[in-house]
Amino acid sequence: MSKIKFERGLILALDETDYRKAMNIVNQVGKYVDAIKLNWPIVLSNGPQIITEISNHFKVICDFKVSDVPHINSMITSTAVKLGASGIIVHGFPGEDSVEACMNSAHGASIFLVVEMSNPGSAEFGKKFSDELARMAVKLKVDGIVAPATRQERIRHFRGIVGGLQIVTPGVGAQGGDAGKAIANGADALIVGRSIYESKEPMEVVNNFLSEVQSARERNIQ
Ligand code: NUP
Repeated sequence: MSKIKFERGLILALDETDYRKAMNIVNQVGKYVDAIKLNWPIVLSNGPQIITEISNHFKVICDFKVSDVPHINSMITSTAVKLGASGIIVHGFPGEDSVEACMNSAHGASIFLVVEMSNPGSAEFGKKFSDELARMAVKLKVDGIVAPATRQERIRHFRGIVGGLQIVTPGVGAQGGDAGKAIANGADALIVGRSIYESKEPMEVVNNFLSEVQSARERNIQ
């Protein structure tokens, strides 16, 4: 299993639960994004074989926010990878042993650790421990972290902690985050759902995001 690379800088969050609509989006934009992220709604609506079906053509990240005791985390991770996942999103708050269980059963798939969520409510509890979670990501050498595009100054902050780890960022578009600023602040890839799959012209939206990523990356290099 090869690690996911974010050459284009865009991950589609496919939270469309209608099978035909979802596959229509996949067929239109799949080859222009780095990965397709599947969360519980689409998997519960269509069955786990949707992971296999999409991963036969494109890289799939399972956003299961795995957060259980270690032996259950291992079972979830290895099953998702067997079904075709190239990446798994996990929570760090259950502790290092639970994250390590995911890493040890990932068979080479990428592990992304959520350090701070994009919703306003995450300020209540999550934000208080996000630095510790970012340091945990570094210590355990996971592949990447998930950090909020809704607070893009936080992306820069976490980049300072995690160094070369990948940063993927949700919250662009429908949740109000700005694509270019998220990349300028140090994200490797945007995670975008509704702005793409609810659009009448998904490919146009994808192209717009890809050029925003491209120009922000060029500005970062200068
Ligand atoms: O903090 C997070 N915020 C978030 O929105 C962590 C996530 N994994 N996500 C996911 O990103 C969320 O579960 C959804 O699949 C996607 C955002 O979708 P949208 O707001 O672009 O439609």
